[in-house]
Amino acid sequence: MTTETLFTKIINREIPADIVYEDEQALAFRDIHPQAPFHVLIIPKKPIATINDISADDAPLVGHLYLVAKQLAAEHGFAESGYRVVMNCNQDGGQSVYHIHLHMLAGVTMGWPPFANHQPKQL
Ligand code: DGP
Repeated sequence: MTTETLFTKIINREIPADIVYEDEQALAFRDIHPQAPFHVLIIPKKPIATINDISADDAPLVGHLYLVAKQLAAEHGFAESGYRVVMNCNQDGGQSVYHIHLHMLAGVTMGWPPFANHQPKQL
């Protein structure tokens, strides 16, 4: 399943974003609702809706997103202090934009687990 979302519009410069990194495969820009002092979204230029839609052929592309996170951590001084990289999937995972993206958060000491409203489901 492929989809076009507002992230395609950011890639195509149809809506503005604070872009911090770009290459042929990926784009990274600051989250419009930052949850940490440093909060960027790292996205593939190829629109893939959710983790469930990632194919085996996409594995290098998804791996590349992590290499971009590593590079940004080094450039922005978070490599040693630490940071969090997370990808949400579908409703229970907290996904709201259906174009896969890594959230990269840094600049604060984070807790674990990450959920604020823990309402266990009957499995
Ligand atoms: P998620 O809930 O995991 O799908 O994360 C989507 C994120 O996208 C959310 O943290 C807010 C961010 N976001 C939504 N719309 C925009 C936008 O127009 N610009 C930017 N920079 N970020 C956006």
